[in-house]
Amino acid sequence: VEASIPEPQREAWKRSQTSAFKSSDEFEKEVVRHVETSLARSMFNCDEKAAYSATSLAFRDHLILDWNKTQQRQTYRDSKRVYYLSLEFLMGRALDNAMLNVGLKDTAKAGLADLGFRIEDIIGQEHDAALGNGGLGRLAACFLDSLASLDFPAWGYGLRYRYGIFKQEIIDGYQVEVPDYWLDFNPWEFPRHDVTVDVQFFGSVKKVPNEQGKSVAVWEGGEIVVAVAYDVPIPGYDTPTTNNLRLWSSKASGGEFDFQKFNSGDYESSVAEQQRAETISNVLYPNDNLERGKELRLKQQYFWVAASLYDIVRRFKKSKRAWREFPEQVAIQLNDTHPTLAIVELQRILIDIEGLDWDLAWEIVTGTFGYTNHTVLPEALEKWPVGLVQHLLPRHLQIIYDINLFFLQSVEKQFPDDRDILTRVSIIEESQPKMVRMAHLAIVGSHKVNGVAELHSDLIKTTIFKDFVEIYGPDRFTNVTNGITPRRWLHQANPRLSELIASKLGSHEFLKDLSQLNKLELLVQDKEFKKEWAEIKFANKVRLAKYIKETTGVNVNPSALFDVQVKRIHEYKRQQLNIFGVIHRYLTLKAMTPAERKKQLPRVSIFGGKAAPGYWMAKQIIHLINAVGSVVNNDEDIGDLLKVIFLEDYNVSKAEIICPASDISEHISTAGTEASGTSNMKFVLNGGLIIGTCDGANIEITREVGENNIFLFGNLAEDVEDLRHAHTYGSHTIDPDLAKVFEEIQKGTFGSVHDFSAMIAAVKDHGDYYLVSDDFHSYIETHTLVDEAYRNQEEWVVKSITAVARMGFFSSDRCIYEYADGIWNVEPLPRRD
Ligand code: BZD
Repeated sequence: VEASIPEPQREAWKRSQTSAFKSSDEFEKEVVRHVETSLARSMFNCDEKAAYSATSLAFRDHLILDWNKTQQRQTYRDSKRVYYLSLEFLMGRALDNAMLNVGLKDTAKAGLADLGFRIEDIIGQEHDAALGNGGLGRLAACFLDSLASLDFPAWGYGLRYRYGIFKQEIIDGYQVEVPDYWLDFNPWEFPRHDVTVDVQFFGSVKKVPNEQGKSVAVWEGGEIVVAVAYDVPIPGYDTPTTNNLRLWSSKASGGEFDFQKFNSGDYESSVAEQQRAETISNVLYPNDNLERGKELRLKQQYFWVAASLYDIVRRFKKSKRAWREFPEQVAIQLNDTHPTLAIVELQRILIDIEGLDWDLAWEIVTGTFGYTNHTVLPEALEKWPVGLVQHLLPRHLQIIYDINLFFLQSVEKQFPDDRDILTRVSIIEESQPKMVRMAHLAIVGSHKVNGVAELHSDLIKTTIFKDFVEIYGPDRFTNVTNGITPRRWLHQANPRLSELIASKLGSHEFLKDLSQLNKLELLVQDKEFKKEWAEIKFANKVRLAKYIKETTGVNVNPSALFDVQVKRIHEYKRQQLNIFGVIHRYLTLKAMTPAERKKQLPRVSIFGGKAAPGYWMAKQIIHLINAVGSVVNNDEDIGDLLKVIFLEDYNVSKAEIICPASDISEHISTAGTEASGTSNMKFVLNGGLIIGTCDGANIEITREVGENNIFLFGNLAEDVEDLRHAHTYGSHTIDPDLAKVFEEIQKGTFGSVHDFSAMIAAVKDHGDYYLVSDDFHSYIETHTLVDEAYRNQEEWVVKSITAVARMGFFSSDRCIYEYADGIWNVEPLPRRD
């Protein structure tokens, strides 16, 4: 770092280096200073909110110093960088994470206690940064944590939405969406008003001869929207490396408003222009696994991609290297197809602006990009109408057509007798209207395509991208099974378990090398250890029970089996299967004599998750869960034997309370539909077991933890197609137990017969696409096995410890090493200061 500072400043810098607090006394001083100066308040009226703000500012100072040094060193060393392009980063809270990563949480705890605050209350003041929908956005956040913790030179690029995912309220059992305005005080971002990019939309393309007489395309006219950078520091755990997440915010090019228009009396249109520009980064689209083809969404994508690429190219050009070295300096990962326009944009920059030949430019482009696919669901595969792309990005459409032409020409050469393959793989779908298939563009423009779990990576190779395997060979396709960061999902969420493990393994090293957990297996017969393990689970359940009481008013017994399904609400994730199963359990209990009931194991069924606002069926599922809850929870015959809870507004910070408190969690998607799932990993890492289908990462979790430590049920992916076919063309009989559940719903036991009729019809009359009836029996039986296993607490704890001990593979650190090695070809750049 020192050598990178010019002579005259270097001495002064060395003399007056700022240093961050280390002791709790110094921390307290910083907090008081920030309250009195940064916040301009007096300590007399320092409430919890102010204490949170000041504590964050103190830790922020800590991060900034490391951040500056990391960036200086990365620039000076000029090593290859990774850029992770994601429209979503579901970061959650930052303060707790910052405290743990710099290793000063205990220091802060002591300091805050001295000032009269409990650290949990202060941490609880922070608003989640919820710039994502679900798994895809949270994966991006876990990857940033791992990249920094492993010292990789890496940046994230995203959009700075003014509104993140909506807040969910449950009113009379129905979901109501409330806007999530999260930016009123956000100490974790730094506006860089000097880092801006002009992004062009609309206009037209003209061909003009250049100096060599060659015809080049000039994109002119249209409108300009300005992208302003906001930077967020990403601290690594137990390392000074602090990476950067750059989020772009949109503003009108005339500044606040266009003064010329203002002066000429056209005030209204100048304000309208400003509003139109700001709309681009206004709101996160709240759909998961669905693309609806809205123009504003495409604008968001290009805005963010253009700003990010301009920034990346600007940084590369400073190094004065030759263009062919670009892929040796830059790796760009596309988190799903949302950033696919980056491929076209880089080709455009290289040929139209930098004057490179098409072929060299294309070699650079494909050498730079990697594409991660997260779904095989047809409704989630992105397609854009050609007309819309033409209108918004006329030059890009030309380039897409050229890319497609060269691609199809080579396919034709390779398969001269096969006309159909051209239609199938074309980037342009010859439909009415014509569509640009973003996944095809992403595959053609990348050197590697990966799925996110083994089954999923196999499925994309044999179904949706089969032809591309024929064309490019199997090597373009690879698998990187997802992972989660053990820092947030064990150390932060479950501090007592993390400490117990550290005390047994002798250090916290397992947090950076999760495979070390395997040493816990030596302790599965250690009585004292098992007791402590069980006590921690119980304490976490007590904490969740308290939270349930506070938020829903329902008392739940912490000794009951806690059965949890928290994730986005979607028919393919089958919360409907779960709630039908709960009704079945309720009916079974009701049919028992009081004496029989006494012998039953008490259970709490906990649900949580948001439905996309336009997804009517998902909203009905939420309604049914709540309706069942109000009946069951107030039934005196049932008492503690069954409680049904819907937790409002499931998000990252709530997941941190819920995951450590589950005994069993549900990952029950129709086989072949959930690409990976990542909450399955979070639950098992916290000592909960899983009931699940043979889908996504459940399969690899089973391989790691062993079949005795997981509860699998249901049909296999390979049988799904035939079953669906039989439903439609054969006779379709409903499972008899499920039929009883339907009868009960239709009797009005849970109210609103009319509301729930569509859910029933989906199974009975519309082909049961998600195989709810086919899997029902095996689901119910497997829950009986869960009950039996749970009765033997001794054995259950052994299963729990064994499963945790075998979870090392699912660290996102392992993922990052696999990407670094197999896709990005980058090395870590550790800081030595
Ligand atoms: O990505 C999810 C998959 O459904 C999970 O199986 C997988 O574990 C994770 C991480 O790989 N996909 C999403 O979360 N997708 C979205 O949220 C999304 C958002 C916008 C548009 C399309 C999909």
